Amino acid sequence: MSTNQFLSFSKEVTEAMKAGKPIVALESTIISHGMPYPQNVEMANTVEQIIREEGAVPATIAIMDGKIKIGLEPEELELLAKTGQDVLKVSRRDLATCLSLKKIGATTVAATMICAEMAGIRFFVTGGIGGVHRGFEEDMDVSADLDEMAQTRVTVICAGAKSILDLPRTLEYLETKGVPVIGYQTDELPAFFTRTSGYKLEQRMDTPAEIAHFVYTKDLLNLKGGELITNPIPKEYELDRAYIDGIIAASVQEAKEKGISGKRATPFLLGNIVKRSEGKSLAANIQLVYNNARLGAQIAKSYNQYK
Ligand code: PSU
Ligand code: MN
Repeated sequence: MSTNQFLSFSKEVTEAMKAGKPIVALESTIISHGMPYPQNVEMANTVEQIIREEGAVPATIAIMDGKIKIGLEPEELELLAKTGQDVLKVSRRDLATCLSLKKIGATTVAATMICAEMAGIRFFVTGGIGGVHRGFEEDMDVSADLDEMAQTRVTVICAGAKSILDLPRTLEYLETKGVPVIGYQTDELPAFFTRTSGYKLEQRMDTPAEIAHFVYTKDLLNLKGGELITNPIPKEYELDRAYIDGIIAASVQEAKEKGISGKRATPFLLGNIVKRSEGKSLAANIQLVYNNARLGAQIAKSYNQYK
């Protein structure tokens, strides 16, 4: 169990580490900024439960009281979910400021990867990652998540990326940075709400064991950086592509008209899409996270044989 003065482990995670159990990290920006209350806290609790049912241990990560919490107590999770967007959204840039000012912070994919690596956790489940934003030629909005994937050794299990992003440019960027992007039982990048995007991936894997072996191989090579596992949303929860693309386009347009940029862009778009779809996007979002939790726990369990 690696540690530093900022890490504070929950009882459940401490015991899991001592026992050598597989552990799966979870982010907290998806809770505070990605979904409304109370669906966000229900989602967070259920995701943890799914991971336990699969025989792994969940570690939701957030910043509180000047500490990086690895595993949250139920009251802490509730506080974060209820405070919502008033919690600081913490990416790599914000980690030290949030800790030193002792503010409550919700970690993005990038910051969760950093904290998971510090804590010695190899796998991390989320919904979708940040990427190259549409119209980036003007505003240069590229999520810090992508550079983190290039330098921090954590496997991220997600449902691809939302088409609020420029998907082909996001893939190009990941290729440039040397990040492996694997399709789980698919040949195409999943587009979050839909199983396919039309953009081919270089590599497909069909079982958790195959993925665990690949991650272990990358460890042996001692290559820095993470791996992105993209897992399509289950068929029964998929949204109609034309329907959701129309909504996303309208939301992107509204953000542009309102001049919303920087760290506010992604939360604004996510909330706006929920509103415009009358909650349909939220229901799909929640189900794909559950699906990712199942896969992430299975991969973590399989990987444990190599430890
Ligand atoms: N995409 C989603 N849901 C989310 C996020 C992205 O579908 O909750 C969150 C994640 O925490 C991700 C962050 O790391 O937004 C990216 O924000 P930005 O684009 O500002 O880097
Ligand atoms: Mn950004």
